Amino acid sequence: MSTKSTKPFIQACNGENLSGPPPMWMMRQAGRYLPEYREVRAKISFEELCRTPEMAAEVTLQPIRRYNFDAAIIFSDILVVSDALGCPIHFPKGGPKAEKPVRTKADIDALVVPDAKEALGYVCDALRATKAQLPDSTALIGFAGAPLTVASYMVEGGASKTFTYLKSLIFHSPKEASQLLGKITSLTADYLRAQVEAGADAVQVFDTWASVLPKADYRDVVLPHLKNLFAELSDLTVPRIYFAKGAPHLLPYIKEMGCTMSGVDWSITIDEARDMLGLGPAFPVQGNLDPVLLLGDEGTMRKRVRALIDGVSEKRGYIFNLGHGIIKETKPEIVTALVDEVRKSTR
Ligand code: 1CP
Repeated sequence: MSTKSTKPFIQACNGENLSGPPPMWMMRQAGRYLPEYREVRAKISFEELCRTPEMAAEVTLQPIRRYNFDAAIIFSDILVVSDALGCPIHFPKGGPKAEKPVRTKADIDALVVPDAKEALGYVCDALRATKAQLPDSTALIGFAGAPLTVASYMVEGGASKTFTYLKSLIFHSPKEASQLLGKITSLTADYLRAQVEAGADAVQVFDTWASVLPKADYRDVVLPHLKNLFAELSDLTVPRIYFAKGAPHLLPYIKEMGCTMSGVDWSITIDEARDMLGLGPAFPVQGNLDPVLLLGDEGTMRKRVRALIDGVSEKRGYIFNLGHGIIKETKPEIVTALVDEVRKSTR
């Protein structure tokens, strides 16, 4: 049962009929494309920024002040969960790096599931600090990585192109892989609940690397953990969003997953995604402008935004977003034009 909200983002997540334009936010809306973010980052490392609640709240609010998006997403990273389990991750210039990758049964056995509120209390504090400063009409989104995506960084030791270690673990040692995914799932469920208790109005689970596995391995090894994760959260009244990048073939699994809404990447249309979801024409979805359109000419971008919104047959349950995170070379002014174009559209 969801309680009535006055926030347009939450109303759309709950499938209510809205009179205005679709609510909007952007994945990675707080980050390096904003000069005010780069100014903060010149003074403090990414890890320290995540662990300092007042400053994390400040960078969470930056895109809201500039663009008045309908939702703020808490500034943090999916890899804080790896760190809390005992696999510390650092963020040097080249991207995330694990101190010691998790590769063997002994490595997995050594991971301890901590109390989420203790180990990740700094994120909850950042949520509380953000909530206190957020306009009433703006929703606050908490998030975590999906178990497979978090595991990919722990096992590979950082970003990967081939996912050799992760896939080998899943293909050759599915029991151990499941043990690892189970530990991540257990902490993630408690962590997302703690975020809601700290003020998150919705939660999103990012499965950036869901597409790297053959469908059958995803179904047999990964999906059971996603089902457990959403089952653990089923008593919450807030929207629970699942987003897998580059994986339209996995959309039919959402039906059994237990999330209440799906992100859609740029590879298919919103209508096609809703068909594949098989949950009715008004199932809540968000997406899906290709973020590369924000790098080019403003006129083309405006046309594509218009076509995207016009192409959504059922406006109930539709939220405007990008198909993946905003690219760091994006100019802040074109985002102003994007917001203008979305807000001009009527239903
Ligand atoms: O130098 C810097 O300032 C660090 C860059 C950065 C930022 C701004 C990283 C390192 N993480 C973040 C913040 C972040 N990460 C947010 C909050 C900001 C917002 O959305 O407004 C969120 C939701 C994430 C989630 C995240 N981190 C994902 C899932 C979503 C996605 O983009 O696919 C993933 C895969 C990560 C891992 C990660 N952390 C950072 C980087 C550069 C990466 C990607 C590495 C890779 O390509 O594999």
